[in-house]
Amino acid sequence: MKLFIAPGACSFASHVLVHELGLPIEVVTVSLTDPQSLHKQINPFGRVPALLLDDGTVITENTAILPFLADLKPGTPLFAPAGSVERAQIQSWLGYLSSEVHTGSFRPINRPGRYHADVAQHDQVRASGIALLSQALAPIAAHLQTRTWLVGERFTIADAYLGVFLGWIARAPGQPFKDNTLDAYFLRYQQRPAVIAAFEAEAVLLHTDTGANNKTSK
Ligand SMILES: N[C@@H](CCC(=O)N[C@@H](CS)C(=O)NCC(=O)O)C(=O)O
Repeated sequence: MKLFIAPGACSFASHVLVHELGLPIEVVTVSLTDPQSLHKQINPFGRVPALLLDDGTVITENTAILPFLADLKPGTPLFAPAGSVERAQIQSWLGYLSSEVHTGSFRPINRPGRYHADVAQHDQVRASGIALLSQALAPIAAHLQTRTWLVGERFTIADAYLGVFLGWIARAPGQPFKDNTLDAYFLRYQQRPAVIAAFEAEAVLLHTDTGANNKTSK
C-alpha cells in the first residue's frame, strides 16, 4: 500500500495516522506543482492525499482515507465501532473540517485564482476566506473549551485532521485567527510522537528538495 503526500499539505493528517497506527505503508512524497507528479497519474482529482492499495484501487480524500486506515486496526481508540454514536461524531467532524474549514475557508485563502481570474481581486478573495475561517473555527474553539480532544476525550482521526489546519494558521502571516483554546489544543497535538515523526519526515523532504517527487519514507 502507498500513501501519496505533499510536504505541509492536508495529506499530513493521513501521514500522522500511518505513524499513530504503525502501519506498514510506503509514504510517497510528491510535488503539487509538477504536472508529471505520480499522484496526478493515479488520482483522477490530481490531489493528495491518495492511497493506492495493493490491488490497484485508489482511495482519495482524508474523509475516506482516515477511517479506512483506522479500520485496518480494529478496536483502535483512534476511531470507534460501527454503529456507535462516537463513530458518527468523528465522521461529522471529518465532514465539517473538509467542507467548512478546508474547502470553504482555506481554498479562497490559498488559491484565490480558482475564484477570480483577475489577480487584482485576489486580496479581496483572501479576505473573504479569512472571515469564513473565523466563522468556521469559532464553534470548534467553543467545543474544545471543555474537552481535551474533539470526541470522547481521546485523540481520534478527527484530531489528526484538525491539527493540519491549526498548523496552517500557526504558519500563516498576520495570524488570521487567534484563540487560546485552539493554541493549547495545537500544543497538545504537536507533542504527540506520531505528529513529531510525520512532521520531521515532511520537513526533511521539504528542505532537501521542495520540488520533491516520488521520494519515499516510512
Ligand atoms: N479536503 C480534501 C481535499 C484534498 C486537497 O484539496 N488536497 C490539496 C492539498 S491540501 C491538493 O492536492 N491540492 C492540489 C490542487 O488542488 O491542485 C482532503 O482533505 O483530502
